[in-house]
Order: sequence, then structure tokens, then C-alpha cells
Amino acid sequence: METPYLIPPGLRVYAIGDIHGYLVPLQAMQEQIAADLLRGAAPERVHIVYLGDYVDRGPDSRGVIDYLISRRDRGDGIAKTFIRGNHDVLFLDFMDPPQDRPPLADAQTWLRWGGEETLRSYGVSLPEAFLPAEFERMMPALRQHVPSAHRDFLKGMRSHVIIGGYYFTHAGVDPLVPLERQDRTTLMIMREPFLSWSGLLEKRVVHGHTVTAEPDVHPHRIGLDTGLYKGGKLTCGVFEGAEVRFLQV
Ligand SMILES: [Mn+2]
Repeated sequence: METPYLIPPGLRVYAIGDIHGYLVPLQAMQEQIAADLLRGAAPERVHIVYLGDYVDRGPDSRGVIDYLISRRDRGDGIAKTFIRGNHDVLFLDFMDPPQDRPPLADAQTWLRWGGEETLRSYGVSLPEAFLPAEFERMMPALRQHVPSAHRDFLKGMRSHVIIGGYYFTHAGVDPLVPLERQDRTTLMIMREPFLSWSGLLEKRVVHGHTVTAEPDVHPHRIGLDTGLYKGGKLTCGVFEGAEVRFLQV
């Protein structure tokens, strides 16, 4: 289908969906990207966008963050953007509860949604029951166990990145609000009416967050969360000019 959305000439973008603490598929995906770059004519410039939800559910959130930091610091000439997912922000908020919200409710939500696995990966022991007193013990314990480089990495995450006709973010956008006025939280949790929107948007949105069996391609959006943590695959969208293709692990 003819698309009005284009990536600027000379640039190839790789966008990687939700990782959720699974280090091995992430490493395999980076190898696939490296191999992909060696096939055919090399692009002038490369940009890798990580779509967020690096932590929770899977067994090695700590290893994933370590690995992403090492990719970021490689000096390989590849631009990288790390988008913030709702899980990554729940993790940050557990360490430093925001002043304007009751911390316990958020903390309980986080632990129920896979935060326990993240705590375990950082060597924080879990109590039998999550009583308020236990939260007060775990929060500073986690702060001690998480290297400052990891916290700096998480604090450096972006809400979105615009590349040509594409808008990359974790969950989606509010289709009733102009792109330049999107709310940061909305970008991390949006489902409807964005997912079922009919018609085009200012830019084509590339996102994760909502699991589908295969890459979810529509005129206004492309979903790349193929449910790695539920036994599905890790998906990477490859964008060049008007072309879109996929790598999977
Ligand atoms: Mn998410």
C-alpha cells in the first residue's frame, strides 16, 4: 500500500519491542541487526530505538539494563534512543516514590506486574507478604542494590522520538490530541481509542505495550510487542524510506 510516511533518505531505523528482563533474546536480536547491516548496501546512518519495558516479568532485568548500557556506550557510530515504558517507570518510582502520589499503591501494582522478578535480579530478598513495613524495608534495600549507572540510564529514557514521518513511543498516542501536546503518561499506557483508530495520524506511530501474536501493522501505527514474556517472540521493525520489514527472535 502507498504510505505517506517516510524515513529520511540514507537512514535505516531498527525499533525493538518489549524485552521484559529477557537478556538472551535481546543479545540474539542485536546479532541479527549486526548481520542485517552486513547484507546488501549499507545505509549511511543507523538509528536503533528501544521501545521500553526493559524490566519486570523475565528473569534478568539487571542483566538487560547492564547490556543496554554497554550498547549505549559502544561508540559504534549508531544512534540509539531508549524509550521509557510503564514498567521501567514503576521500577524507578519504587526506588524514589513521587511526592504527589501514594507510594504503596504503585508499589503493590509494580510487584504484581512482575516487579518481584526485577527485585530478585538485583539480589533483594522478598518477604512472604507485602505488608507496609516490608515496603519500607525493600525500597531502601533496592536503592542500595541498584548501581547508580542503572538509575542514570533509567532517568535518561525518553518519552518518544520523531524520525521523519514516524513517531516512536512505548504504548501509543492520544489520537484526539496533537502530537506535540501528548501527555507523557499517556504515551506509556495508551490502548483505546488509539489501537482501533481508523484513518491516519500526523505521523505513523511505532509502539510496543500491547501484545499481538505478530507485528500489528495498520496505516496509522505498527505494534511490535509480540509477547516475549508469554512465550512469544522479540520483534524488531526495520524502517527505511517507505519500506517496513521485521526481524524476529
Ligand atoms: Mn508496557
